[in-house]
Amino acid sequence: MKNFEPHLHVRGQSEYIDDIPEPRGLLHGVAAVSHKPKGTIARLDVRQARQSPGVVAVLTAKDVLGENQIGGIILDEPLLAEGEVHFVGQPVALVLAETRDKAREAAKSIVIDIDEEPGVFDAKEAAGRGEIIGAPRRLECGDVDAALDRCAFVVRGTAESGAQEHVYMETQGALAVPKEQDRIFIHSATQSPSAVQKICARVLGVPVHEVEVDVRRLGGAFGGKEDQATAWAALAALGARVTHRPVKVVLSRHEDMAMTGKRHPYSTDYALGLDEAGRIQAFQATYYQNAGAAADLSPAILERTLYHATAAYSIENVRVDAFSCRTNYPPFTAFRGFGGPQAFFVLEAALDHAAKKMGATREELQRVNLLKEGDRFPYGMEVLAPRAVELFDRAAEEFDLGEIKRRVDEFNEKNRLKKRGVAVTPICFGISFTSKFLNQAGALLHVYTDGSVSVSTGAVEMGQGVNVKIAHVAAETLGISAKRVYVETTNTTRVANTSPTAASTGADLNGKATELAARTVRARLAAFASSLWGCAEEEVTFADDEVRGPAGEQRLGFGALVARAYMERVSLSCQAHYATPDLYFDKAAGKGKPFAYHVFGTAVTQAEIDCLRGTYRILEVKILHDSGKSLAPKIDRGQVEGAVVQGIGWMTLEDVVLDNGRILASSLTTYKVPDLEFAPEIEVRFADDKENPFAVMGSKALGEPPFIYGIGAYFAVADALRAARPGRKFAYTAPMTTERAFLFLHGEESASE
Ligand code: LUZ
Ligand code: MOS
Repeated sequence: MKNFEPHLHVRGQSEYIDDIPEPRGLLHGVAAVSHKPKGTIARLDVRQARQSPGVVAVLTAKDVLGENQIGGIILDEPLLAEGEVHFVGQPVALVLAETRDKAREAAKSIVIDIDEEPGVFDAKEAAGRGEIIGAPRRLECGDVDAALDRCAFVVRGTAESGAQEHVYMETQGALAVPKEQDRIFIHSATQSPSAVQKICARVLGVPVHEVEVDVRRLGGAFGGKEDQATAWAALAALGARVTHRPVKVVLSRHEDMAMTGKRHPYSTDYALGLDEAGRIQAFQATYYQNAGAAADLSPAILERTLYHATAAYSIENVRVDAFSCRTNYPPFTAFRGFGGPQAFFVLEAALDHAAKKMGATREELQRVNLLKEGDRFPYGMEVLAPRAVELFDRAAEEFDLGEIKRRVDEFNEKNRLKKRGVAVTPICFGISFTSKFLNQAGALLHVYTDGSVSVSTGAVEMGQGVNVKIAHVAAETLGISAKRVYVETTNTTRVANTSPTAASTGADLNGKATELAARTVRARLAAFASSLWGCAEEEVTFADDEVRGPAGEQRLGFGALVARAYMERVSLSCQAHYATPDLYFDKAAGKGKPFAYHVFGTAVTQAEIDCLRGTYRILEVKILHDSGKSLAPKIDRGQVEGAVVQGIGWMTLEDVVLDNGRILASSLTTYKVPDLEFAPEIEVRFADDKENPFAVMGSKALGEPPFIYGIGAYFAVADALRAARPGRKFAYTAPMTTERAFLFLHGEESASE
């Protein structure tokens, strides 16, 4: 099945927040924001803005009707700053005007005098000052210190990975419309409609049922709208409730890039111990996560980092500590992989470090340490149906890794000004929200009397094709064509208390709920047909838009059967709920089963550098990915391709330049994302020969895991650089921008090892 929507997208017919026909009386909201990273507000003067042409109202913290608090996990984030500011771009006031330009003009005239205080911008420095969000976290198994003492080889070092801007095509935004009795209807570009609903109700000081949130689709999100869509929806809702007029808040690209959260930068100290045979005996790490000025989702992201500390490897002695460090940047947030990729980078860096020290290849060390049947993760969970070794070996064979490596060596021998490198990247990603309660979903399914079907779930379509997958599940279950199924907007009145569409679980959870709802309706129809035909219910089959009984003449079109069932007052609607079974975690002990299953796969990445300029190209990425029985192979292929390019961008070009509280890379002229020209040749093969027993119809979650393949680009470029300059000291710092590559090749400070 193909995605339903691209023909709408390319014709400009898909509706995003800013395309919704503007309701009469619409006001535009623009936030006036802090221009200092930290300080107290000495004077806030909005008088001139209130007099500006077209301005209807200017709201500050005093005007918040309910609680001035939008924190999701920890209540540490005001909607509008009150007394203090903690980052550049923090909203201080909201201007509501007849046009967006007038609102912007007026916002500029607002005086925000700030007595500046020194901010903290570095994660380790923040940790040193005790600026920790939540409790420090630790996972431990075995005895790391004893094991490190015994090891033939021990490497110690630091790995740094950078922030990443989401660059969703649709910027953050919301449109709030007051309805009868001042109820608020919110169109929000959010991955979390129920979180927006709940927090808007909190900010307005009203019961949750007075707020309705509706989402048709998002123009991309990648985690950036899991938590951070809420502020803009809350500002719009507040404006609408105060003025009794519709209010739209949509950020410009520059505002979005300068003010909203990104992937967390991490700075990590590691020690990795191996025996003579290259088997990892011990891994110890301390992760310093730069969280920015508020908790946002940082504690959950930190948790996923710990769960992925050992990457795709089996390690008996592990001790990993993690600190979420409060700094004066916009709160860093969810981004595809959710702390997992950061952990993978550290372990692959340590393994690379060890390979250099031992004179081994990275692949040798990777291969002997991969997770196997019967192994356990440091958090106690057994590896269910591991495919790490199988897919590593199959990838090496099918892509002929030996031949690729031979050609790279040959190329490097023949060429002085160009060098190549190759890297293998095995992945293993845990599927489920690490917060157990989020692993639930609902679906509401109606069959109309003509046999057409309407499905609502908690899943938000953001380009990932979840609606196609849900339609497929409903259609397969009812034995009808997917053309008969319409997937409705995600709306809090149809499916309530939804989890974010996140953690790669959108199709897993909402697909299961859809399957349960469709099965219930099918069972009722089967019972009705069996009464018509005098056969057993189990003898009634649903396929090809038809319903059949055991005898040849016992057949009716799906629509015809439905019409007759309706006349006999059979219920044609069903609401269903799904909760992932068997999840538990004991936080005190650090043990449990946080994930339903894991996703495996292996990528082989080749890169070529220009030894004079430090420029590089990622030549090709070949991927063997564990897809299970895909619900929509073409969509999944697109997801793998998009994810790996996004991962490569994080590791190479994308440099969120942070400078003492300011995000300097705040436009697409100063922040470089991979484009088609930069994107490598990508070959995706699916290991789809095994059904996954733990998700809907044998499928596997697909959104985030392939992002991690992007790490291969870093190590492929690293190898090429070291082929050009053998013996130079190499620092595990990502992204490996062209500037960094150039300095490695030609900089003075690169002392010999
Ligand atoms: N969001 C979340 C996520 O709230 N919990 C998670 O475990 C998660 N994992 C990946 C992406 N988003
Ligand atoms: Mo997410 S990083 O919103 O799955």
